[in-house]
Amino acid sequence: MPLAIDRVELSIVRMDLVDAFHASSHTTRTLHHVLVRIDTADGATGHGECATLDDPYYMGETTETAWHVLARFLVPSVLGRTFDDPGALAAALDPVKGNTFAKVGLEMAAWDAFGRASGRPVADLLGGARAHIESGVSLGIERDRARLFARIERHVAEGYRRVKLKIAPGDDVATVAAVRERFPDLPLMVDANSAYTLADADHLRELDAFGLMMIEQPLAWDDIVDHAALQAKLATPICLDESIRSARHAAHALDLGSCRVINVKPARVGGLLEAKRVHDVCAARGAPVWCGGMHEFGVGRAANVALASLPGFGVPGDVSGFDKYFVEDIVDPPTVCRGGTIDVPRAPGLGFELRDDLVRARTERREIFDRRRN
Ligand code: OSB
Ligand code: MG
Repeated sequence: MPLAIDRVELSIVRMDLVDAFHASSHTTRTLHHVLVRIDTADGATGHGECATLDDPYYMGETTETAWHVLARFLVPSVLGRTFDDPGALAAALDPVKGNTFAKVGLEMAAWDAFGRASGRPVADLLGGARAHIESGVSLGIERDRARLFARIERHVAEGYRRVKLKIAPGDDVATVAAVRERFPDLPLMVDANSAYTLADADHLRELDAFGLMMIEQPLAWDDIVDHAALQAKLATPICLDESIRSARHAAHALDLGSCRVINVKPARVGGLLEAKRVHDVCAARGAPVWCGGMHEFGVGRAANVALASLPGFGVPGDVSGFDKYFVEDIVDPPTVCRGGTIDVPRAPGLGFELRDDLVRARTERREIFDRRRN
């Protein structure tokens, strides 16, 4: 069934993290995400989420830039138009350069509406091949060793299959050594969020001693050249996050030897379709790929689970149960992790009902774009 876009609703919704999250690049306590609702002429509804940060310290976009680009450019480019499928809608967003976090909200809503209208889960539409995904956790920088150990112990007891530690200059090798000593068999990796330069290569090479699965984004957020030089000096595989904003970037980075693994986030590459293309690039080259996260609320989290059901997602990613992040979530049912895995929703679309009352209570700004009122 085609998608005739009659109405788009944008809302900025606030959620507080249960624990402050410190990365080398930024600290997050509160999140404001733009939720996108589309309604089609055939009566289908779809929901999407822009998982931005309030500040531009991880990537360039913020909640306010996503709002601006959606309201001023992206929504007007689809409102009143009819698209055969979500891919056609995604193509209509192409003239806008960058602004991937803004685009994903609208594109995700198109997948959800298309799935609901056709009675199929988004995972099926994307080519998903598994009934559940393996789940890991990403832990913020925690200087208190005892608290860090306690946190790891709790998540391991909950069944999570892999732990990612954030590192920063001054809080790296010694912390990793201590964690490795305490948890000798734990599947462990680190994420530097662009905190180092190539001049730190000898220091980063010390991490080779700890059997890490990979080191994520050690160098600049937009680099794939220095990363290739660094990878040649490290035994530990490099995984790129920030540097990969498209499937083309993924192909170039793997072919240049800038990384051996890719963390794909629909938000960072501007949509589920582009994320699938990144998956396909990795699969064609035999490179591991896994689904990262941006502390998504239930809407974006369900989309991440659907994406991670594709056959190439062979290692546990950062998509955890909602309770790692929030006291309650805005969707029913929320994403839960049991025994280290998350079930891929079988219901049509993204597979949840939005909890409208809760969303409304947390909404700080709202705007409606209606074809019939223009
Ligand atoms: O670098 O992967 C990252 C969160 C916000 C911004 C960047 C990153 C992260 C995480 C947490 O590591 C991922 C998650 O649990 O959703
Ligand atoms: Mg990262």
